[in-house]
Amino acid sequence: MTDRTDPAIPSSQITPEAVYRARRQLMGLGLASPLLALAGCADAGEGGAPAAAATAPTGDSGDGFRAGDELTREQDVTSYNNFYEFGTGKADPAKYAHSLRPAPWSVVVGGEAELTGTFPLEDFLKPQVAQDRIYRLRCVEGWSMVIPWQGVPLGDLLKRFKPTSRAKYVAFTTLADPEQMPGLRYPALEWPYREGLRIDEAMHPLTLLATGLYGKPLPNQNGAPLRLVVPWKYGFKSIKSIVRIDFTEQMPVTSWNQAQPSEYGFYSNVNPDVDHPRWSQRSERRIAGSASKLFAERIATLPFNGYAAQVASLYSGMDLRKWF
Ligand SMILES: Nc1nc2c(c(=O)[nH]1)N[C@H]1C(S)=C(S)[C@@H](COP(=O)(O)O)O[C@H]1N2
Ligand SMILES: [Mo]
Repeated sequence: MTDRTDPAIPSSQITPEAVYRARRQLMGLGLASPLLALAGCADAGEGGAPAAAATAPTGDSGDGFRAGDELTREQDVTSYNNFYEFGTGKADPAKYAHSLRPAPWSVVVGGEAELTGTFPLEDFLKPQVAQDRIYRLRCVEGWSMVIPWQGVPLGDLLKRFKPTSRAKYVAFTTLADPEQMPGLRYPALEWPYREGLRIDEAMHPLTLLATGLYGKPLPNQNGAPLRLVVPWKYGFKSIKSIVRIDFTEQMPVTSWNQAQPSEYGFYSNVNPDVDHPRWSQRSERRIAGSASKLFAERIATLPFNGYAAQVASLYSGMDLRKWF
């Protein structure tokens, strides 16, 4: 991978990012959501909130919902992608994903649940309201981004389908339509792309079903109209353009594990102590916001991608070298 020098950025592309930075300041104060805005007003009445504005904290929110790191530019989030259904080159998805038709869309829910069937996307998402999350996403290849997503917590959504006591895992499937996805002609992976989570991982409040980024509907290359985001796992767990969700009793087959089981485990938690058989996972290069090059300096990779405080307890007692 070579560094790419950044051409002059048109202001139309800078604006959304500036808006997001301003919004993050507000979120640090708990003013971004209507609900919290009320609390903010109450504080203002007591004379506390306005003074705090000048010293808004820029660090992570304690719940993991908002990474304090500098955002990756929208233009890089939407042009440096992995979406093998459109080719294996980083520029291929942005180049070819225009043929994906994200509407109308429906999601099949199957397996160990009381409510199953085919749901038009609008019904599937109802009555959840999209939330803002700023997550680090680290690819197993050693680069990472910080992305402002919009989406619904997966757990809130899945509960509506009333999974049975036999539902131990959740399996996800991407669309596989050769007419819309030219990459399906090549056996890069076994199609359709499949991923899976243990049910407690799926229900964790950090696990997001994303519908947008940078305040806009998901671009096709980022997995329109619906993609998973699991910020403490390697990027390949974040399956795109989901058409099917199954509750299963057995650990589901996943595409990358199937392709190369010695390299890609089912869990795929970001772990600097477990090397990929062909390279170290100790560090990463952030695709940064203000840097003039695509890649910023190498930084240390954190256990669970920096979300250990929120998720390490899911794996207590497990040997994470064995269950990589
Ligand atoms: N269906 C599908 N989902 C996918 C992939 C893919 O090839 N096909 N690539 C994965 C990988 S390896 C990564 S790193 C992320 C990249 O997401 P982004 O392009 O939105 O940054 O998507 C993941 N989801
Ligand atoms: Mo990846």
